[in-house]
Amino acid sequence: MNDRHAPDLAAATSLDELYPALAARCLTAGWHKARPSLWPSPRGAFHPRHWRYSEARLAMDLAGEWIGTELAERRNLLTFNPVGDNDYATARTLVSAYQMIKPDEHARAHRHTPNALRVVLDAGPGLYTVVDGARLPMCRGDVLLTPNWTWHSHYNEGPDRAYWIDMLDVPLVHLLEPMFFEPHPDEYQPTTSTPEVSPYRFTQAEAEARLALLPPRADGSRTLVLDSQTHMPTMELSFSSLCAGGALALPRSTVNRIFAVSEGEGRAQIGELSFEWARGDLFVVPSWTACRIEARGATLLFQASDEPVLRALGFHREESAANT
Ligand code: 1HN
Repeated sequence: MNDRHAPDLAAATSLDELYPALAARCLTAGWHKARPSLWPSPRGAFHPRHWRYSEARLAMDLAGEWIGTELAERRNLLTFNPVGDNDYATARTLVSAYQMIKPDEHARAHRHTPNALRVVLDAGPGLYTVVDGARLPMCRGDVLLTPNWTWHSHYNEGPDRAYWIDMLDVPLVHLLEPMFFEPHPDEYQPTTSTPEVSPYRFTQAEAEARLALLPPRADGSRTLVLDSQTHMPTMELSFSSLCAGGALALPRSTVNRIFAVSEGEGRAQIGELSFEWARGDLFVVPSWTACRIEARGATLLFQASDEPVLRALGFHREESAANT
């Protein structure tokens, strides 16, 4: 072999001399790598975590004195998972945030490839979002979709501060890298329609009526999967209802989940973490972590998960009761 271009390689007389010559070429010996690349089951890098609405709301009210939507674009608080140097993602593929908008404020229009949704926590009259020109009311309990590349902007023309939760698949887009973002050229997109019903709006009243017709699971909970996946294929969105004293128990699975409490209060055990939760709170159930959510009063939980991604790629696995 011609070793003119690789005298250091050619000169190696042992593996220990070979390794630095390999490293200089961005080669690493598979039998000598610094970290394992395969392991027997998911390691659960992300932690179970709980965020309180009461604290986020207080912080946003304070911030509202000092930062407006003109400057901030969105006045939101991201719920980051304290793992490594992460200061953004809530779970491996998902991020959630609290957002507040004051009376007479507008959050200007933009679009991006990540899919987004909002769960409205507290809103007076006059709160609405515009999605690709369609004006959609934002009422307490509503879930509103702003799918991949749809223009979206938020308006508060009422007298009350409005609060909601955002959930997006931005961390999945970070992993796969198809990120595109564009501010609206005119800042505020025109409203072109005011539809009575929209495939992008799910009301709490309709979800509750449909839930009541479903049979309960063994743990007494009922779950309604929203018809959202034709618009947002990366996430499964659902509502679960629990009666007072009821529970929702989920086995370990490869799915990442974020829960938002639409109504109710209780306690939960997610892996090693146990806590009390209340209306408006957020919590994350990371991949391969079992959870048990117990309700003290009548409860409605909203959930966003990456289950469709794992299923589509053949990576969906769930631990059966026999293995737990
Ligand atoms: C976003 O575009 C909104 O449009 C809210 O209201 C939260 C969090 C991360 C990235 C984009 C919004 C967001 C976001």
